[in-house]
Amino acid sequence: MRYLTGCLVLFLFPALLPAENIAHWNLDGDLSSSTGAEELILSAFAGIDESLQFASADIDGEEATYAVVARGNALTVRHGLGANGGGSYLNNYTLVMDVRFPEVGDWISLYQTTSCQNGAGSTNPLACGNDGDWFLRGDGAIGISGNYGGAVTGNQWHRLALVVNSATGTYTSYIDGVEVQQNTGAVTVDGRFSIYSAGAAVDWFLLFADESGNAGAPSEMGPIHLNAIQIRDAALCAGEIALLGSVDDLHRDPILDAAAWVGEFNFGVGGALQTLSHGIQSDQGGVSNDLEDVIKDIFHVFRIPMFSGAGT
Ligand SMILES: [Ca+2]
Ligand SMILES: [Ca+2]
Ligand SMILES: [Ca+2]
Repeated sequence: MRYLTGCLVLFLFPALLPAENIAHWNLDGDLSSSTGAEELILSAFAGIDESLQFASADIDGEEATYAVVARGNALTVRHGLGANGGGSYLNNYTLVMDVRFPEVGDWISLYQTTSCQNGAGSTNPLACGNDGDWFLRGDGAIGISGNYGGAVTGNQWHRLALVVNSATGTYTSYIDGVEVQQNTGAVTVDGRFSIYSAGAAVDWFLLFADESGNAGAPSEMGPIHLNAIQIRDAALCAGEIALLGSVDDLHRDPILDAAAWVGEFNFGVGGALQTLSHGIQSDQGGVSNDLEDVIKDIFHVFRIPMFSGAGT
């Protein structure tokens, strides 16, 4: 109950959110990060050529650029996040991806916590020694370890989220803001679902990597359309994920990120609402998001000049 109460308090008072670090990539024509993390690195299964292209799609009236990750390809994510949860690795985190699957009907690995290095020390070709750690199943459900839920629709954009919480031992999946499965007693500190953290020789996890198949014939990898990917070093609660919503809910800002930090409620003298600015990113041409976007964005701190003064 205390945990739930904590979440509710954070809804009502977003400025009270504890500091957390976010790494974010928009896949808007390259593999760079909008938050200063390392570029994503493309690699491929043994016997498969590297293949990644960029394309555009209309999502609820907004044009979005995304990466087309071909079958058998994966992305190494050097996230830059440090160890937490009392262990040597990243033990508490939330992974969010805006993604579309052109083909649903077989297993597709969503992420892999194993390093997948080969003998030469690189991840190309991939040498994953074990199974992926979050999956899309052939019927559209997502999860792991025999517990799958929800329904991803083929050729439709979805916002998938995975919350790994070593404090509660839970591994929870969400589709478009709705919890679809949870494994309890599944997460241990520095266990299977922990992620290698910044500062170590191996400081990454992989998107869409898996060990299944034979050279030239991977069986659980892609294809995938990836519009944006984000990981943060905090285990968000269900209510916070619900506020993230689906791709369409926040179409102007695929996954709100720290780099977009601009927010101001200015009530001015006498309490009159004078300005409301939020989420102004360079690629939005300085256009403010609408009020709904602002209300749903719990991850930015808004300053109220009449109370806090300028420049927070
Ligand atoms: Ca596998
Ligand atoms: Ca694994
Ligand atoms: Ca994008």
